[in-house]
Order: sequence, then structure tokens, then C-alpha cells
Amino acid sequence: MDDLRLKYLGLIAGSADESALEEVRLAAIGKKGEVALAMRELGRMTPEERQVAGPALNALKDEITSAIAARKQALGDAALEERLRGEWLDVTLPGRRRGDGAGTIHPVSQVWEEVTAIFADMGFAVAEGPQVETDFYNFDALNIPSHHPARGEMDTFYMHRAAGDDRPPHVLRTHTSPVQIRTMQDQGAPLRIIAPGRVYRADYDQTHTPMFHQVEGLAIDKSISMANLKWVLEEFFTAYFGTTVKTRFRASHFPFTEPSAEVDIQCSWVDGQVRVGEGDGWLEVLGSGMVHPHVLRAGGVDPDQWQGFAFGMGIDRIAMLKYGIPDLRAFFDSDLRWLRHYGFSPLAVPTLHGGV
Ligand code: 2NM
Repeated sequence: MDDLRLKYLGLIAGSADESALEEVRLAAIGKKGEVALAMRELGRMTPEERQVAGPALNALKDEITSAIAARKQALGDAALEERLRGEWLDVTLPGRRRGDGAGTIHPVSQVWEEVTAIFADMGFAVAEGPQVETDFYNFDALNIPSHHPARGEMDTFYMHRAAGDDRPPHVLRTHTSPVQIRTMQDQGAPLRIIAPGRVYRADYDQTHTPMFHQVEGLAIDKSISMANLKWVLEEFFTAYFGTTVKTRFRASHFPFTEPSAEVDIQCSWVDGQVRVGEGDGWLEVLGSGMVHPHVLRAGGVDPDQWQGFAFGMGIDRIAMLKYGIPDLRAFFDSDLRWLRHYGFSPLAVPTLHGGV
């Protein structure tokens, strides 16, 4: 019996997994196991022998049973331990950063969205139109006569026509005003829209790029006035710069508005840097006026029944003002270090309109 005991306790201790353990169990205490066979021997013993051997065999069976259970438990614990070691996860590690090469929203796109959101809050819908225009929509409809300097090749990009095609050439739009004409024609009055978009002029120096971004506004109704214009613009600049901004209107001239005004915003200069909404300086940011009757008529709107204000400003320019960017041309260099420098991080929200 001691031999059986040592043999099976040894085999149990040496079992590497549950199936090996089960084999040992069957061999030891299964129906045909060695302990069961030994128990069958009890019938051939004397009562005295049986009285000693019976309890001893039962005790051996119990001992093997609990040794198997203990070994099973130990093997299970070890397997769990092993799995936990493999699946270990340090939740205190910092998150993975997006690569430093990741792009971000472009300042112009960001400002485009800011401007759109502010005017949307005042009830202005966004209007869009083609960037390649006829000279009717870009010039004639806007009361810009054919002898006007803006129509010269010096200022405007003209598209080539095929040889023999003598229709007037298409132009890259020089402002988003053609969108205003098209929207007047499509929707009629009353109307309250902004037209943000890319525009093109043959200009390239410190303060001009051949493509830039403009947003124009147009509000047409029975009794719209320049007082409404002034309120809307002050509301806009105050929301955009996050501080109360006064405006100053100066009489001016545009072919498409009468009367016309150039609009300045209040500012001061500190260490050569401009600060909007404080001080007694003024910065020109915008052109505006009451839409000329010829322009309303070109849009199919009766100037005897309707009147409206319009304005136009440069998105790039007000982006430079808000984010302290001194050089316009850097907008189009695609330099990520420049983006980071002006505080545009890769975590910024993605653009909705396709971006710059
Ligand atoms: C400006 C200045 C003044 C303007 C006019 C129109 C239209 F088409 F409705 F008549 N849209 N925008 C306008 C007026 C634009 O930009 C400096």
C-alpha cells in the first residue's frame, strides 16, 4: 500500500495538465484502477486483516482524491496566472499621440468656418457658385463697365477659348459677387446670404497672392438700411474677435454699391502688433454699401420694391489679424512648423467643407 501511495502521489505531482491528471486518476482510483483492485482483495482477507486494510485503502483513496483535486487547483491557478501575464495592460501608460507629421485644419479653413457659423447665427445662409465665370456674372451684372481697369489682363485671369470660338472668354472670378447675382436670380427677394470662396487676381507680392479667400454678405428686404449693415458688422466682429469691436464707416466708391463705404475696425498697435477692439486706431478690413439698382436688376430683383446691403472682406486677412500671422504667403507654403507656431494642433476638428 505504501508503494501504491508513493507511486500515485508522485504521478499526481508530476502531471503537467488536466488530461494527464485524469489518466492518473483512472489508473489509481478508477473502477479498474489499482486501488479498486486492491479493494477487491479485501474479500479474500481474514476479518482481522480486513479491519486494518479496509480503512487503510479508503484512506488511501481519499488521499489520492484530494491530492488530485489540489493538483488540479494548482494547475488551474498556474494557467490563469500565465494568461494574466500575457494579457497584462498598463492603463497608466500615456495615450498614443498622433504622429508629428499629422496635418491639421488650415487657419483659412478654420476662419472660413468661424465666419460661416457667426453669420448663420444671424440668419445668413451660405451660397456657392462656380470659380470659373462668364464675364457677365463677374463684371457686367455687377455694374463694372467694359472700360473698367479691373477687367484688364493686368488684374484678371482670362481662360483661353478654342481657336474659332468667338464667345467672350471665361474668367477666374475676381470676387464672390457673381454668386450673389446667381442666388438673386435663383431665389429672388427677400434674401440673406453669405458667399465665402476662393477668388483670383493677377497679383503677387508681400500682401497679395493670386488666389485668396473672400466672404461677401448680401441682405435684401423691403427696408434694409446701412444701419442694419453697421449692426450686423459690429455683431460679427465682436463675435469673431471675442471682444467688443467698434466700426468706422468712410464714404467710398464701388461700382456695385451706392452709397458705398469702407469699414474700419477699432484697434491699437503694441510693439508693432495690432490689437483689435481697443485703442483709438483704425484698420480697414471691409468694403460695403447699398446694392446698386443696376445690380439688383441684373439679379432679377425689382429695385423699386427691394433694397439691400452688401459687403466683402478677405478671409485670409482677418485670419492674419486674429491669429497674429504676419506674412500672407506662408498660408500657401504647407509648412507644418508654421502651423504649430501659430497654435494649430493636429487635434483640431476636421474641416467640413473640404478644406484649403
Ligand atoms: C465688396 C464691397 C462692396 C458686394 C456687392 C455685392 C452684390 F453682388 F450683392 F452686389 N456683393 N458684395 C460688395 C460691396 C463687395 O467687397 C469689397
